[in-house]
Amino acid sequence: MQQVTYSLIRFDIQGSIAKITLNRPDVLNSFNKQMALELQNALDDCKDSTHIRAIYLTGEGRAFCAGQDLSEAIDPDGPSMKSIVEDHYNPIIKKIREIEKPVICAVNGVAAGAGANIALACDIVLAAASASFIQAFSKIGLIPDSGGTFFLSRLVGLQRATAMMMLGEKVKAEQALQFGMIYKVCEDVKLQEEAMAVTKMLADMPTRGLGLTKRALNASFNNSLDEQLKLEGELQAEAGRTHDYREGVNAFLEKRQPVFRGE
Ligand code: T3D
Repeated sequence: MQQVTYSLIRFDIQGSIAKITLNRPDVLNSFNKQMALELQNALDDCKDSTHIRAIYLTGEGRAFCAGQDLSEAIDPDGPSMKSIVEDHYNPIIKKIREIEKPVICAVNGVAAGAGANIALACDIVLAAASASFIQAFSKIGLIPDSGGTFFLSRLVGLQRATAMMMLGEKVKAEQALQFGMIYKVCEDVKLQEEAMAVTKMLADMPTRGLGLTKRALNASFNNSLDEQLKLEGELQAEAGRTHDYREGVNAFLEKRQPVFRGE
């Protein structure tokens, strides 16, 4: 395992998986500027690397992430609110969505404010049974950011999203699963093992095809059916030109396990 040095996140390369761990457990992994910029940098590294084929995001300690570090937010010498949103969180959300590799989030504890919405922007979210999601913004007079007003309403519908955002109540993992916010709930002690197993499976799959799937899903938010069907045709042709497509078909016909290279 190779380790790149960061201070407020851990960035571990495990085979073709990049494991990113938010690492300010004393403040429930809430984001200050440095941690936000480190996460952005790590996501860029994942995007640029031809070796990394899946990204795993989790938190250290008892929380996933409590959103913005509120002591930084009210520090008169700290970054402005505009900068916090535009320079810290928006690039994180855009990088998670634009990176054409699966991003798996293992929500190990409470995910509040921007922390909840960063989790929901990931491709596949698994949560510990004791984890919870809180749209905490309304409790301090703010509005949901980090893509919350975009993703949460699409995941759970306008009514539930509005209630979560206005009431700011804690939504437990099991409830989040029933609402369609997340993919799976795991026993607390099994979360990391199960989420990493999903990540390993994805890292061995045809990465280009998964990336193009993500591109199509991203585009579907803005496209008409006609536009989306056209895009699917273009992306399918691109997927059909990959090594992994040929390998998948050959392996099927030869009745053997495929060996995908992510190319
Ligand atoms: O400029 C802008 O702010 C714009 C950007 C907005 C993005 C946002 O994310 S706004 C939303 C910010 N987040 C919150 O409002 C959540 C605040 N935290 C909480 O409500 C609670 O901590 C939790 C519900 C998440 C967990 O509660 P609990 O009882 O399990 O833990 P706790 O005792 O409240 O927290 C433990 C420690 O973490 C505590 O420090 P201490 O007393 O041990 O020294 C607490 O102060 C610290 N902590 C928790 N969340 C934050 C935090 N410190 C700074 N900022 C936090 N967000």
